[in-house]
Amino acid sequence: MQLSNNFLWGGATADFQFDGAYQEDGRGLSTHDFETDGSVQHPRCNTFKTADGQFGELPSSFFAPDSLPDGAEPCLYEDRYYPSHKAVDHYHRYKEDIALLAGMGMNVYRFSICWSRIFPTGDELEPNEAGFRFYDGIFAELEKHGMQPLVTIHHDELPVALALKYDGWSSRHTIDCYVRYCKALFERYGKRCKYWLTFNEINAVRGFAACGTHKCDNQTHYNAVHNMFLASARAVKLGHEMMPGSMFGAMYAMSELYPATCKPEDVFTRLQKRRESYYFIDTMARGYYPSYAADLLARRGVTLHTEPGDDAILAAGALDYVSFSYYRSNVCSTETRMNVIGGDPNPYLELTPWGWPIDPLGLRFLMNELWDRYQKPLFIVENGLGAVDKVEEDGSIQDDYRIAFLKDHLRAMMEAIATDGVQCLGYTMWAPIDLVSLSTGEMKKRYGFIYVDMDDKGNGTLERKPKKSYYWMKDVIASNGEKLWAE
Ligand code: BGP
Repeated sequence: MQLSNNFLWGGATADFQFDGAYQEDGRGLSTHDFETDGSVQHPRCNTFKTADGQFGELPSSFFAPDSLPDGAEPCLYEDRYYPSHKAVDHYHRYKEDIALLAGMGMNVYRFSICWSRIFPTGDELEPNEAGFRFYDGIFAELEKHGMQPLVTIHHDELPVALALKYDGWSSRHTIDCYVRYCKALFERYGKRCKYWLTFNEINAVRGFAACGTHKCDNQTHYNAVHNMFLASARAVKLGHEMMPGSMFGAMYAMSELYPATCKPEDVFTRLQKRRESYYFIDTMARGYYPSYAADLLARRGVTLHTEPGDDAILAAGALDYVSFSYYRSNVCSTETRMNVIGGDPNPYLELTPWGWPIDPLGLRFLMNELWDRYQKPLFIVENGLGAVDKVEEDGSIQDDYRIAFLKDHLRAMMEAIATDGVQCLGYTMWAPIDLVSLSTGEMKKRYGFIYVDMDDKGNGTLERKPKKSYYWMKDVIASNGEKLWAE
């Protein structure tokens, strides 16, 4: 079994987890800059000062965020470590990093542009020229190596000034700022970039760091989401006008979801839980809210703030492809309390060291579901295994567990494409070079084909070193997947 020659094989990263240089070249502060390091036992926090100037911290579990207290403002403290400030310093090492990815034969690289590098407060009318230079360099390196860029315009962060001044995505003003930011990107990079993602994991993000909203209640959240839908649709329309042939997606956190039993109530619960995510893809891929939206919002006590003309904006900006991250599956029943991820245990599946169920068949299932539902090409833009890697005495890293995980998932993907007939543009593995974990803020939760010498507190040489999986994946790509079946 083999994929076609134009299949896109690559890796994916995000600014605040990878790039660092948080104050260079005029970059403004971004909402993720206030997140500390953490671990499963001690979740990372957003630090802030209270209305009367006291230190405050808010556990920033990505998937269960909380509201900031009234009058609180995000604040940086010297005795805290904020991983995004340095990340793994891709900013100063991008040439070496991209050469390493190209060395594996990758033909696409997904990265996020940091909004506050281009518009430091989000409110400026003209972009920050110095902020473009880093990305100019990335585009040039990708061209040198014959790789396609896949750009995430908004990867869970925005200029903190927009959060403070307008409450982030609560405000329609943020839509205008976002469209201005998009226009600047399309003007600068329109000739060099075909594939764009308007938002990352838009169905999973909530709260201050990801949406810039001080509150997390459903009313605030779903209104903010409506504004993000409008922003995405306006960006898609503008992008199509400015860059004929460009293709737009948005990215969804898509765990496959199973009912705990065949009890009809559990199966129906599965449908309703599924719709919590489909709400996002249905609206953005089709260009209108699904029929169940009214019920979903009513059950959450939400009255959506819409304006005349919104429907036309959504309709004019439907997505070209459906992209998603896939790490795991979940189980639900009428008793389950869960967010986008999490749920009941699945006795049939093994877990990663971070407790995520490993389910390659779930990926094939999901790809079929999405293709059947939308009939738009898919793009798997995140999939991978977070694990602890050990550097052996001879300096090698024998990550056979990662190879096993990827082999099973890539086989499932190939079966969805070759056997089931699903259309899929490509696969970008998260994350080809070790970087800071989003949910825990750790460095030791490693995903890469390439090891980075750095610990949870930012100590280390930052030296890059290919792991065993690097050479394995290089062969997989060179054979367009055929090697996966030869072993
Ligand atoms: C997704 C994000 C990524 C990434 C990944 C892995 O939610 O889009 O930014 O980090 O998950 O998650 P984690 O880093 O928490 O293991």
